[in-house]
Amino acid sequence: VCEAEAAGMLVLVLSWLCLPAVASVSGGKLPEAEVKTEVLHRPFICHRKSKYGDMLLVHHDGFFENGTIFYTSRSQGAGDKDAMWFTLGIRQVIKGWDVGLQNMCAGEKRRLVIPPSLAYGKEGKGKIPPESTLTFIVELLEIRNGPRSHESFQEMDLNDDWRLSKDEVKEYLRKEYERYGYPPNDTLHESVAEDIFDKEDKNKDGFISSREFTYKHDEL
Ligand SMILES: *[C@@H]1O[C@H](CO)[C@@H](O)[C@H](O)[C@H]1NC(C)=O
Ligand SMILES: *[C@@H]1O[C@H](CO)[C@@H](O)[C@H](O)[C@H]1NC(C)=O
Ligand SMILES: [Ca+2]
Ligand SMILES: [Ca+2]
Repeated sequence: VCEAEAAGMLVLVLSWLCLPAVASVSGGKLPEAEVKTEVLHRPFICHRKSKYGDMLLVHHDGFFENGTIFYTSRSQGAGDKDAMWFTLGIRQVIKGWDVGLQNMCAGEKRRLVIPPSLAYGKEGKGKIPPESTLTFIVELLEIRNGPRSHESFQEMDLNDDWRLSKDEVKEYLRKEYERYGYPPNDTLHESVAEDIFDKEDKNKDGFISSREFTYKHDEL
């Protein structure tokens, strides 16, 4: 299932299933590396700002220190085709993004200059050489409530009793599938809900409490 995430489909459901509830270790304090952030475009209207746990849809271009571009999400010239969804703050992306894309409005464009320790570090990755400082131009297209947000919980908790029953989870899955144009599939929803409860219903009382549901904050 997890590869399908990249397709941008069923984003909420899949990121709920596929992402670790708590991102990687990190533990100790990092050296004083900082992301340099510059706002290139600020939209006139801003209904909400990005925050920890939100799902963000972004376009981005990445540059090496010498100015050479190494990635652009627009290379196909096909509109939003390669824009990417990710969840902010849970280390799904490099740390420099988790830090540098907070408090951002939909429509806003930023330049981030990210030191290696908050990007791909000593090892580098793929065509990113070790110890690379990277510059990204990031345009935020859309913000959605994250799969683990308070808002998502309330949306799923149909009877407002502050816990999710299996039926409520199945109903949510059904709606998400519908939203993305998939036919509902009871067998599938049942087994997905089983999986979710296996993992998330920590005290095995048959409900997912709001505490069991929400992400633990990870130090940024
Ligand atoms: C710029 O830096 C990258 C990564 O170090 C390197 O691969 C590329 O060849 C450099 N380009 C120029 C024009 O120096
Ligand atoms: C429903 O999901 C199950 C389990 O993934 C699958 O085997 C079955 O083919 C699906 N049914 C339909 C109608 O898509
Ligand atoms: Ca409930
Ligand atoms: Ca429980």
